[in-house]
Amino acid sequence: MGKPNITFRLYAITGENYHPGRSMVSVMEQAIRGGADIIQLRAKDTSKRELLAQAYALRELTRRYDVPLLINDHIDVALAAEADGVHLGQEDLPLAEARRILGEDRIIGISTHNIAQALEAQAGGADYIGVGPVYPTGTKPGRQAVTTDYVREAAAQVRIPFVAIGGITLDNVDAVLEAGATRICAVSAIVGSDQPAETARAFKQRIRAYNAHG
Ligand code: 3NM
Repeated sequence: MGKPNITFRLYAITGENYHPGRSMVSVMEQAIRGGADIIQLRAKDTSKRELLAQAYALRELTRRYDVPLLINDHIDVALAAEADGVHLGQEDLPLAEARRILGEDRIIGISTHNIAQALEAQAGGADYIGVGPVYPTGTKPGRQAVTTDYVREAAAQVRIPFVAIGGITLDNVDAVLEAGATRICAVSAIVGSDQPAETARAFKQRIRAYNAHG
């Protein structure tokens, strides 16, 4: 089987608040049509049964578009739904244990909030890391923003793929790209958008523009 490639640029994560009449799957489909090239299922206050049902629905969608699907926190759900991997926080199962369970063919991403955590995840065999929250965000309340300073440090020192996350919108994404990010993750900017596909397309264009001359 082999690990799916993770040359993603725009990473979309499911949110909690969808516009009335829109489903998680329909919004993620719009995100993919706009250019999101990896999807993560993240749901903090959801039963495991419900999470599994959502994972199956997103598995069907992401297979159709040939986009990797990752599951936040829940390795068992990732395995059951045949997801491509997991994304783990600093408080979740340690990377080494996750790797032992998941094997080499699945993607493991790790949230990091400082350069020490980044280098530890890299040394431990993470496939990519999250770098954030760059800006304060209601999606992950109570966590201090790391600012673009950490993005700059990651760009200088991290050798595995890293994705900037946290409070990133079309209004501030240029500063994040300027600081050296080549991959961007957004939750509320896409999920809360009136036009998720257009928003994703605009993010992707900015990312491409920076990478063309960066
Ligand atoms: N993880 P939004 S910040 C899920 O820093 C998540 O690890 C973060 O959502 C981290 O794009 C974050 O709505 C929230 O700010 C991202």
